[in-house]
Amino acid sequence: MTRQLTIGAAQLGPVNRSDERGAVVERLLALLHQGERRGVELVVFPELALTTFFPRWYVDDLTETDHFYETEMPNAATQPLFDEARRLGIGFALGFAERTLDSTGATTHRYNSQILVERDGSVVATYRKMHIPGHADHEPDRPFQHAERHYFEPGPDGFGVWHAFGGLVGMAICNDRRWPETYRVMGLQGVEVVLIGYTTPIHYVPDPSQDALAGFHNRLVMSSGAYQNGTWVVGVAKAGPEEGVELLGQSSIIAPSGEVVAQTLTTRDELITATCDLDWCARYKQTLFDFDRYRLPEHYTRITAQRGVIEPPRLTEPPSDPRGQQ
Ligand code: ING
Repeated sequence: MTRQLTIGAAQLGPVNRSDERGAVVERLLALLHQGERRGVELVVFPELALTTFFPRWYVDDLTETDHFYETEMPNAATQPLFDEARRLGIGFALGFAERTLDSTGATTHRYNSQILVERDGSVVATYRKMHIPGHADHEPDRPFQHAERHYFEPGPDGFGVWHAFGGLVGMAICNDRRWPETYRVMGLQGVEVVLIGYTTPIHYVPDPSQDALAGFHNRLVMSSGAYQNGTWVVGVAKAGPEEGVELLGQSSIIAPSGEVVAQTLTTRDELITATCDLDWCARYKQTLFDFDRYRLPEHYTRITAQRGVIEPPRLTEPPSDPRGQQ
């Protein structure tokens, strides 16, 4: 009997600034119930699912944005989701903004987080986003901000993998999915399904030429991560026109082959499902990507030794260009 896990990717359409958490939780419950009718065992919700994507505005004083963060999870607003999921025997992953005090109680930390809850309602883990994109300072010339580096600090825990749902489950959030290291660190822990919530504005202010490629790049990075590490990948969007910014949909469930087995067709609340055979991972982990047999970590030291590019030295002066250009 193979290990099959029926997963739902529960895409959300826009969440506006004025939307109360209770109304959002009602939408999450509707998607959960759709999943239950389709036999899902695990539902994945987007990044920062409970609020609008507030880093699109710059508010200098962080205490004025405290209302976007959760100080505990579950809490009064989300308890109905936790209770109903447990009643139905369905696990879930939920992205939210986390504001927490360190052990001394002296320092506030703000993370872009994602909690994973098992089918019995027990909390497996909370992952805190590592790759924080965008900018930290106000950039007034932008059509909208992407000031995640103002609102969140990188998580302290790295990329974990946990025994859950009958397999090995990992988590990542949004920009993490663009970095191959994200998947490989989990791949080296044997990950069999990676759960990723994302919020991706289609317009990329630093280089608008990438706008037309937003969907291609989304599929490219998740399919590559899946294939090169022999893992399922579930990417779930907050989608659609949210407070004047068009967010990419294209939530997907991707097989260890890199093939997209399910994808949303809308940019609204939409559930897609797939029955994922976790034993398919071995087809890649035990052949092409048998890490222990084929990897050459002694030749990969740059990957952990360097942050940025170090070009090789020029051994000779470049030949002068007969056309007089350099
Ligand atoms: N969002 C984006 C992401 O990596 C971004 C940042 C936006 C990258 C647009 C490229 C283009 O999908 C988050 N929240 O990380």
